[in-house]
Amino acid sequence: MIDSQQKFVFVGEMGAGKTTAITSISGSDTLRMEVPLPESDYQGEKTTTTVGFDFGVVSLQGAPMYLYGTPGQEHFHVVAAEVLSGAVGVVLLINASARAIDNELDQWLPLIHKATQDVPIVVAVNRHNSKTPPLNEIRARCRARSSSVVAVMLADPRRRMEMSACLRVLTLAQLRT
Ligand SMILES: Nc1nc2c(ncn2[C@@H]2O[C@H](COP(=O)(O)OP(=O)(O)OP(=O)(O)O)[C@@H](O)[C@H]2O)c(=O)[nH]1
Ligand SMILES: [Mg+2]
Repeated sequence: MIDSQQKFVFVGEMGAGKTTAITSISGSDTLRMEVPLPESDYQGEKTTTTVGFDFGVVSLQGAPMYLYGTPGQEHFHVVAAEVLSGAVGVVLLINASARAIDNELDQWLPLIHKATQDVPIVVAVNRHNSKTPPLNEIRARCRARSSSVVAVMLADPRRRMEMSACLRVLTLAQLRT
């Protein structure tokens, strides 16, 4: 039986990179429940969307961590809440180039709080095209909404090291509670 003490969940809007992040970390063994998108909804190379959840396993200093990715589309938020249940840490992927960062935070932070009772959250900012992504501004916006956000950091879901760093921050935060 899976030890729920080690359940970490990746959330964020459609195309934020949840499936990409889990695949980067846990490799070809990642379980993905996706369907093809209609051609009109392709986002660059992205041609599929999660309709269930993603699942992968990674070992951190010999201890297994179970990684789950939620679906991002709004009509699947009920599934996202179920997947979040029992998490000990959450990575919220947000899109720095989105005009609506506030909307992303307002949509996901309350859902995470409701489902997890204030576990630590790392906000991972991707798709930053500028040399100076607005990290301080995003930190302030997170602080105004949640005391559970333990870090706001740049992290590209395609890069294993950067996503692993998010998980390490969550495990350190776990130790402090
Ligand atoms: N250029 C660029 N592409 C990125 C970046 N982050 C993610 N991507 C791409 O964006 C897409 C993300 O797709 P997914 O991983 O399926 O996104 P998801 O969050 O699982 O989406 P849903 O399951 O539909 O909610 C992939 O094609 C990634 O290669 C980034 O920082 N820069
Ligand atoms: Mg996905």
